[in-house]
Amino acid sequence: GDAHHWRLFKPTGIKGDIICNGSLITTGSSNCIISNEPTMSESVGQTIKRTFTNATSTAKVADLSRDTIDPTPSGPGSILTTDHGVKVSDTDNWLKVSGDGTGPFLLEDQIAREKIHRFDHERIPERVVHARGTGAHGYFKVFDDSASKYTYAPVLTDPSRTTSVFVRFSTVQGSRGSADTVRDARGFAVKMYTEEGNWDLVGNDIPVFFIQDAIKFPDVIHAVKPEPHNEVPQGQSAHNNFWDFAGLQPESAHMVMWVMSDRGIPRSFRMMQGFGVNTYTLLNADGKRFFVKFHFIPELGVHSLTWDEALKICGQDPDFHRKDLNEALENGNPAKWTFAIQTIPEADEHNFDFDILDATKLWPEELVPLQPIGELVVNRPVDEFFPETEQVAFCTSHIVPGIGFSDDPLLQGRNFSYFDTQITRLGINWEQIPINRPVCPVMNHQRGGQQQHRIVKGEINYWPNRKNVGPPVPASEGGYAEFQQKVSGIKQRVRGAKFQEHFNQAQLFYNSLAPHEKAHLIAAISFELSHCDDPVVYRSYVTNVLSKIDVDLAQAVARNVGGPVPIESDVQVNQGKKSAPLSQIYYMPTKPMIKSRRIVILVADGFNAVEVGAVKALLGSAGAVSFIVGPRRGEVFPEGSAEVGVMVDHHYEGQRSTMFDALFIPSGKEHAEALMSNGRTVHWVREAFGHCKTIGAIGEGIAFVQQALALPELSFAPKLDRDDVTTSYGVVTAGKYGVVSAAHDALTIGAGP
Ligand code: HDD
Repeated sequence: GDAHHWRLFKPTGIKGDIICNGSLITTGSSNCIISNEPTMSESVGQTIKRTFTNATSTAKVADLSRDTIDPTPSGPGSILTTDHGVKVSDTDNWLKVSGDGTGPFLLEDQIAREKIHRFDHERIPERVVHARGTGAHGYFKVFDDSASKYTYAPVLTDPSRTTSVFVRFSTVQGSRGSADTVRDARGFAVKMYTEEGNWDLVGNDIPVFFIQDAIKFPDVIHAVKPEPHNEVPQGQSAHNNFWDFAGLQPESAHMVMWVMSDRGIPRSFRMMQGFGVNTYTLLNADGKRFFVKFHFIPELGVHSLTWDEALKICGQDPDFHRKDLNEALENGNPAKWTFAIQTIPEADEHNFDFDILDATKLWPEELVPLQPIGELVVNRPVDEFFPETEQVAFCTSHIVPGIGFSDDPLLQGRNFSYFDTQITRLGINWEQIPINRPVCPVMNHQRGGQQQHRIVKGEINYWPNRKNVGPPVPASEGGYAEFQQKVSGIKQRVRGAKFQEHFNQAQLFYNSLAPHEKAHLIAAISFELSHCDDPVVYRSYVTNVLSKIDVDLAQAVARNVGGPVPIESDVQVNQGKKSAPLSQIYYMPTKPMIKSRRIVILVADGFNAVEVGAVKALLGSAGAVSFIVGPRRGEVFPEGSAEVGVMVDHHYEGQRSTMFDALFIPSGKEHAEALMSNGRTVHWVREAFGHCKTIGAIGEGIAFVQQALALPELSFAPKLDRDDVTTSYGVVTAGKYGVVSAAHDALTIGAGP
């Protein structure tokens, strides 16, 4: 059942046959190192990709198999046909009148016409926001029934259940083809296929939102999206309209701080927190109601790119986050999050100095602690992007019994918007599309509409009916029950009193950041405001917003962007409050790990192959993915071997240091000299160092690193003694024979901030 995987590379002098389940895979005559490190790489010997077995199957994956076709050479789907099933023998030539030359095309060629028609209609409207995204399957499970104090929803209380999920991560601003690593909030939308129906938790990687009332959504989105006259910029909020709006709509101040922090440029979708953002409610078996916020905390910690990396990767690999997710899953590294809730009893609703229904406010964990109750695991890539990731459709209004809404004015508007948008994007019967259909039975008297797939027998399509016995009949138990809430009031267009305060939590967030995080945030706002060429915009943002948050922040940004530098007495007093969980540092895994990290080994001809083999094996054993980059994508020859080379994954120009989390350079005199004399490889080291990445080097590799960095104060020096390992500024160096301990050191500091 479980697919196993070996990489073969040579030469090392280890000889032997590799046998799997009794079949000979290769013989020892070719000198191979064998490592069970999984990788997507096609080179460096042979790679057998993992297949997805029962371990990654869920009820939803099984349900989708009803519609999944896997054409095989002799099975169904092996022969090309038209959509009406007629076999096609020529799909390359339009039917023509043949004579001396190429004659006129014939419109009668219905095979060609069908092909073109289908192509012309391949696209559907992209999502009006969150158009760029990627999705995968997985499951959700609770640890125990501890949440039954708050809810009777089995998905949140029954530990014997494994609920299938589909998760889609996205950016907000850019269109479908935009780059992954732009500065933006990230969508974190989870569809849970529960036995009681689908529950869509449509969240972000940021716990608060730009606006309080859904009626402002078209305004904030128009402001951030490309400007109407020239459709510029793409995947950017760095333009006049966004900052104009943000300056005039101070309720956005808190979320703007988050997006401008390192949260706006995550290293990976797998390294982001997820937040339901809105306030929902839970209803327990005794009829008591609790307000609730939902959280996902990543196992790998919360990590970001640097801004310089993010900008470069936009061009070097616009699909960086998509590939990162799939690479991890295909290499058997599922992404995991702890699922936690914050709850507030109904009676305590008004006991806070902020309104708990205001989506521009979070609930500080010091006031409302997180209760971890379950786990979300994403472990299976999609089979085909369009039918799954593009057609998946979420609705905040889709909840299950035991979970309810609150009067959060953003959530109430969302509940209208999502269903509506799916009608435009996918048509009224969008819930019958395989990726969207529930895994529990669905039956009602809704009928017709475009793309109706369900065929319901019988003469009755209404209720009540003369037969009075259905089916379907209304459920006598288990039906969705709204909480019986008493409401009274005056119909008017207003917001509650506490909704008027906008800066306390923006201050709380800023104060809670580590010094480097504050520096990044100041640089990010400065970058964005520098892209605004209308002085009204950057001046008013400093005066109207930043001056209400913090004097250092406002002054630093004002100086950078040419805004009016406020004097201290004009700046609103910063309350000085902090909350540790608002800094990313809070989420560093207690035990550093490099699971699924991408580590590059830089080589030239004459490198030490034993070191490379040992380091690769060590990295693999810690779950990292390693790649060799050399002067050519072909054989590169190790020290003392002019005939048998090692196949490398990429050449120096094919990838950049920005694609990797750490860099290793083995020893080898000729190799080190070649690296030193090549501007591109010198740049590799400088850039990796500048991005605070761990660099490991051995023997002559150290001299190369030292020369490339030209930093005499680094305390490492070429040492050739066994076991001699030093670490300085994130550079780990070892004597020629200290490779194992050096690699080990690199592993333990490799997951640093
Ligand atoms: Fe939204 C998509 C998250 C407020 C209207 N939103 C969308 C997606 C995410 C969010 C993750 C992508 C879903 C997917 O992957 O298909 N949206 C949020 C969060 C919000 C929020 C966390 C604040 C708490 N959204 C919001 C408001 C409105 C919308 C206030 C409208 C009043 N959102 C939409 C939409 C989208 C959408 C237009 C576009 C595509 C879609 O729904 O399916 O209806």
